[in-house]
Amino acid sequence: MSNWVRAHTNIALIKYWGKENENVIIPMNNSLSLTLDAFYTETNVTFNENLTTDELYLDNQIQDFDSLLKVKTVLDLVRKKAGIKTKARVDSFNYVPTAAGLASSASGLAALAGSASLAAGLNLSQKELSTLARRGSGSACRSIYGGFAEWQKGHSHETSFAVPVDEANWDIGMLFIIVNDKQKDVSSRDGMSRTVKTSPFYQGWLDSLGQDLSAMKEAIAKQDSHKVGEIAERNALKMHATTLGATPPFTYWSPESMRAMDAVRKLRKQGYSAHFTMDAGPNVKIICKQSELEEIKAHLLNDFTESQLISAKPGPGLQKIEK
Ligand code: 2P0
Repeated sequence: MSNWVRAHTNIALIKYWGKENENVIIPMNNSLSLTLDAFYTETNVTFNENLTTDELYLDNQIQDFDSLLKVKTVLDLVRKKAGIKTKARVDSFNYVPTAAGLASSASGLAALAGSASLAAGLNLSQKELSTLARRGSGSACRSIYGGFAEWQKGHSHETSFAVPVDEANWDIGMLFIIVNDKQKDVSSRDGMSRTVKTSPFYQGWLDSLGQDLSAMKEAIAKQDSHKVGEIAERNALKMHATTLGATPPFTYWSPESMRAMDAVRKLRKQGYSAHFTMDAGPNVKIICKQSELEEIKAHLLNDFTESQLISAKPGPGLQKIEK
């Protein structure tokens, strides 16, 4: 029997940036994201008495020990809950358009949590799945749900999980501008840790979050995509500002990211509701109306190539699939 599970990636509109507890991944702040249809991971876990170690196959390629670390954390928690010691084989496929360069720990670890718990015969609630996925990678806890989800920080392993906010069944979409698909120099895990420990701007980031979060929830409730974009853009810029104050300082921006941000500002001058967000890498994501995605893409083709531009709509939560 197979246990294939699909999880979609999510992009934060209010960012998770920094941990209160690095061991069990409790964040410093609540975050809020939109799950997208365009990028997802499919994973099947099989516990097998004949295995002497856990094995991870990503797109049919066996992975080394380092790539297995986050996976092992989730598998160990599932084994503990199920009272088993059996090792597992994990088969995982990432469906990310070629050259997108969006390695997705969010969809990957969410799909793993879903499949591993099924394979172990555990019948977990969405809250428990979110909690489990979080231990693999923080942002994965939000990918359990479709549409908008909020990761409520909590204060312990059991109390830190995401909750659904809104199905996003209205006129909102995202357009990805892929400017670089190379491996990043500073991982998000190291980047956020360095920022919390050394950046004098970090407190300013924390102090302004409550306001951004409540304004964001209000904009979502009103289905106001313009406001959602406006708040997401300023929140992302504040997050990225904290990295410049770190020791040693760093940034995820490349000259191409700046060019993409300028293109978004130009779209606004032309009357479109378009705002950007960026994560721990140089790619730029535009928040806009779903109904204007194609028109906006057509404008951007003056500055970027077809393969650099990927449209995404709100996507569903974790699903069991037949394969
Ligand atoms: C986010 N990012 O909210 C933020 C914004 C990157 C920038 O969540 O250490 O891979 O595994 O918990 O989840 C990326 O961080 O980090 C991330 P870990 P994760 O989407």
